[in-house]
Amino acid sequence: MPTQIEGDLVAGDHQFAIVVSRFNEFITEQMVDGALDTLERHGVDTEAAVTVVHVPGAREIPVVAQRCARSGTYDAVLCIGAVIRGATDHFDYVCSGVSSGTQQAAMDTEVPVIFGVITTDTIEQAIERAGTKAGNKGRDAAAAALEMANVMDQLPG
Ligand code: INI
Repeated sequence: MPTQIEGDLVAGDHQFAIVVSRFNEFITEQMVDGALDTLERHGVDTEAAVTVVHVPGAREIPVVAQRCARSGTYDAVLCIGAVIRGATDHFDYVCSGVSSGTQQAAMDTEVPVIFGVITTDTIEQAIERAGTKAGNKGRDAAAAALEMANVMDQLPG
């Protein structure tokens, strides 16, 4: 049996940053609420162990996520945003910037940067993913952050 490494969904003494965009805040607020509730349910003292940073739009998430990750203060950074397609191709630029930027932040810092940014064609699809019939992607991001913080603790290097 090879050595297995996997992360439990437990708080430990980890610190988390949540970077959330105000654009489409009707949606993103619900996602942050879901993320905080999930962290609490897994034992995180959100007052002591979570910092929420607000940014204007999803395009601004990566630079702040990278600063948080690089600080050495946080064990995982959750990025929460909602990009909803409009009449122009602006959507594509925002999606590609936030996706590659958050990935780059993780690779540059070796801190998990969790992609809790929904990208949808319609407002209805976004609502479905922010606490209605398709769950809450903020909760999923919180679970991924807990798991990854615990995986990273066990890795060499
Ligand atoms: N920002 C979002 O977070 N979601 C969107 O749907 C969106 N759209 O569609 O335009 C959006 N645009 C703003 C962008 O993220 C920046 O804040 C802006 O371009 C300033 O840099």
